[in-house]
Amino acid sequence: NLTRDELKASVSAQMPQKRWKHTEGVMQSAIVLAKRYGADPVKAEIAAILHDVAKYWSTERQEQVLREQALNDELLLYDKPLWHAEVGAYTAQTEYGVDDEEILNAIRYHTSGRVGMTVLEKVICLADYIEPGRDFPGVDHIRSLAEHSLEAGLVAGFDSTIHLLLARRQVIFPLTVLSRNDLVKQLE
Ligand code: DGI
Ligand code: FE
Ligand code: FE
Ligand code: FE
Repeated sequence: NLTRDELKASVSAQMPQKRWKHTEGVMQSAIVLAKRYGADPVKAEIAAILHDVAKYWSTERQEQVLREQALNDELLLYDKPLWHAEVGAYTAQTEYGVDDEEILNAIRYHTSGRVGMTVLEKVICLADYIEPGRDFPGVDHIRSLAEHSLEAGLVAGFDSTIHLLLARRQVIFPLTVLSRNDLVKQLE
């Protein structure tokens, strides 16, 4: 079993330095959010370290994992930037021995979310939006919402993603919309 430092070294070796910086930011934000909203900060940190592990794998390698492991291959019908979440969860389990389903699901749903997200899933998904290195229009608004409500922060995050996809005339993964709607209902 790897120590935490060995885990970090192994994951950071699979991505460019700027993406590892992002990962360190997600670790930091995820721990803060976990403590604020009652998720396990140790699990949050492990999920954060691994969440983008497969992000820079080749398309072929990601596709192979999705096909051969009979993972959610519906993803293959949608944009490639969605694939690394499912592939990352698989990798966390098989290569890094993570057997905690909560951590695996936080990795698996960090991009799309899902209906009925757990607190840990919300923490990782929101940390991914607001980590200190993120700089996109509206990020400070999401950060301020995140101080009071996981759900309000996430709705604003998903809204910004959906806005961007609409502006670029890209396909929206249906689960992204379902997640956003579910979070809106939780706000009511
Ligand atoms: O991996 P990160 O860049 O840290 O962030 P992420 O995993 O949240 O998102 C990865 C990419 O996925 C990002 O460029 C936006 C894109 N994305 C998120 N939701 C959807 C999506 N792309 C499409 N086509 N449809 C979606 O619903
Ligand atoms: Fe990601
Ligand atoms: Fe995200
Ligand atoms: Fe990320």
